Amino acid sequence: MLTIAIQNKGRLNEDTVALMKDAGISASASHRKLISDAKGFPLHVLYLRDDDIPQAVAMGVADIGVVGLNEVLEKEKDVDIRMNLGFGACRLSLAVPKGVDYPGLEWFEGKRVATSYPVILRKFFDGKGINVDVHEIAGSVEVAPAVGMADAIFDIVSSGGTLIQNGLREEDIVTRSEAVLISTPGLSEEKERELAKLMFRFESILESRGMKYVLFNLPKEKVDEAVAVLPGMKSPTVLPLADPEWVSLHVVIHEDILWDKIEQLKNIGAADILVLALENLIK
Ligand code: PRT
Ligand code: ZN
Repeated sequence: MLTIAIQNKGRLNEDTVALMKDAGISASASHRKLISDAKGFPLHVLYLRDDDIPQAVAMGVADIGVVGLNEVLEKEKDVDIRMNLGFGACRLSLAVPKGVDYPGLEWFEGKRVATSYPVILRKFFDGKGINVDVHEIAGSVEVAPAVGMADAIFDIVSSGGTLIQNGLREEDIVTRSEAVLISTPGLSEEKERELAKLMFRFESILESRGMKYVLFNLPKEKVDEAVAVLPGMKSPTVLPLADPEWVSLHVVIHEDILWDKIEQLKNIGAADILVLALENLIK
C-alpha cells in the first residue's frame, strides 16, 4: 500500500485534500493526526510540514508526496517529480525597496538579500556570476529591508500584495512554482502500479477542471460550420432528433472560451444551448 505525505496545515492542505476527494479518495483534513488511512483507495496519509515532505519521500518514509516545487528545488533531496497538480501557483522573485533606482540584476552585486530559499537564490546568482550576501531568515522575509536587515529580498509572491504593503517592488522572477506530486526513486513494481492508478485519477480530474459540457440543437446542414468553430478536439457527438432537419450536438469546451464559442454557435443557428458542469473527463 502506498503512503502519501501531504501538508498538515497551510496553503496546500485544502487543495490537496480536495484533489483527493475529487479522485474518490477521502482523507481526513485534520492536522492533529500524523497518519490516517484514506477511504476509496488503498493509501496511508502522512501529515507533515511542507518543509519535511521532500526528505520524507527521499527516505521512503512516504512513497509519494504533494509539495510546492519551490520546496523540492530548495531541499535538493533525491525525489522524482511525477506530475504538476495545477494549484499552489506562485513565483519566487527578487524584490527591492520601491525607492531604489534599479538598473538590472547587476544592482545586486555586493548586496545583502534576505530569503527563506538560500539554495535557489545562491544557485541563481552563481549562474549569473554576481556576488550576493545571502541572508537566510525563516519567516517574515518581507520586513527585512525596512528594519535594516537586508537590502532586498527573495521570496514567494502570488498576488504581490505583501510586497506592496511592505514598500517593496518585484523586479525579477527567478522561478515559478506550483504543487507537484513527487515519488521515492525506484519504487517497487507493485507500488508503481498503484501510483499509475492514482495518477490516472488525478490527471482525469485536472483535465476536467474548467471544462463545461455543452449540448445544443442545430439545423443538420450547419454541422460542418459548427465543427469548424469548435476547439481542436475530436469531432463532437452528433445525435439525430425527431425532426429530421435538426440534430443535437454534444461537446466539451473550456470555460475560458465558452462564451466566445456560444456566440459563434448562435450566429450559425444553434438553439436550446445547455451548459453543464463536467465532473470528470476520462480519456
Ligand atoms: O507549516 P508549513 O511549513 O507546512 O507551511 P509554510 O508556512 O512553510 O507554507 P505555506 O502553507 O504558507 O505555503 C505552502 C506552499 O504554498 C508554498 O511552499 C508554496 O509552494 C505555495 N504558495 C503559493 C505560497 C504562496 N502561494 C504565497 N503567496 N506560499 C506562500 N505565500 C506567501 C508569500 O510568501 C507572501 O508572504 O504568502 C504571502 C502573500 O503573498 P501575496 O503575494 O499574495 O501577497
Ligand atoms: Zn514550510
